[in-house]
Amino acid sequence: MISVNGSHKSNTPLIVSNVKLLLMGSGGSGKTTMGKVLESIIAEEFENNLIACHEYKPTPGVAFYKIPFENIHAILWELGGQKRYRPLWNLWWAGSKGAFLLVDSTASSQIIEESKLILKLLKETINVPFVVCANKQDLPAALKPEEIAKILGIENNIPVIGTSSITGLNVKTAFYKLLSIIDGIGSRKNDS
Ligand SMILES: Nc1nc2c(ncn2[C@@H]2O[C@H](COP(=O)(O)OP(=O)(O)OP(=O)(O)O)[C@@H](O)[C@H]2O)c(=O)[nH]1
Ligand SMILES: [Mg+2]
Repeated sequence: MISVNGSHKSNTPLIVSNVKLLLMGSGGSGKTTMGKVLESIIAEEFENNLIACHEYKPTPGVAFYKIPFENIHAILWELGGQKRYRPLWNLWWAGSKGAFLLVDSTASSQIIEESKLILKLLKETINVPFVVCANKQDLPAALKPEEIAKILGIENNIPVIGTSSITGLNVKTAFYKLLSIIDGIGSRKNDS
């Protein structure tokens, strides 16, 4: 096992491959954009504002993003957030080791209700460690991560990180945080 600061607890080199992580959240919360940004940030191709807001095209079912990072090959499974795909989610979450819950921080009542349901699912059914991304922090109407945590009733032990899939704000931090709370995996780098 590797701890968060990268120190080995045993002499055995850690080789972890194909760690399956979920990208969950209501339709339009920013999962596709986050998946693409994370791929380019980890590949060090990302510059601020490189990703422009794009026309929203809902993901038809499921999408994948490969994030090779040191000895960890994370595969993000985006579960399309539109209502019609939800009956299929349970076919896709099997074998996942962790998850991101993206919340659109402009927080309409519909977003809040949907995010609460996904939160419950993550805690009671999928049962993996997860990080909440209070996304779209670049928008003036966005609520702060603390406000999102309060509205959703999120306990203190669950990380809630303010992110923007457009500017890249804290996207890498959220990725490292998730790796650090998954048993047996640790991140070795800090966000720059
Ligand atoms: N301002 C801003 N817009 C964002 C952000 N993330 C995504 N968007 C925009 O929000 C819309 C929806 O983004 P997507 O990434 O497609 O949302 P999604 O969660 O994948 O949606 P589904 O596939 O339907 O579940 C797009 O128009 C994006 O450009 C963000 O952090 N800030
Ligand atoms: Mg999508």
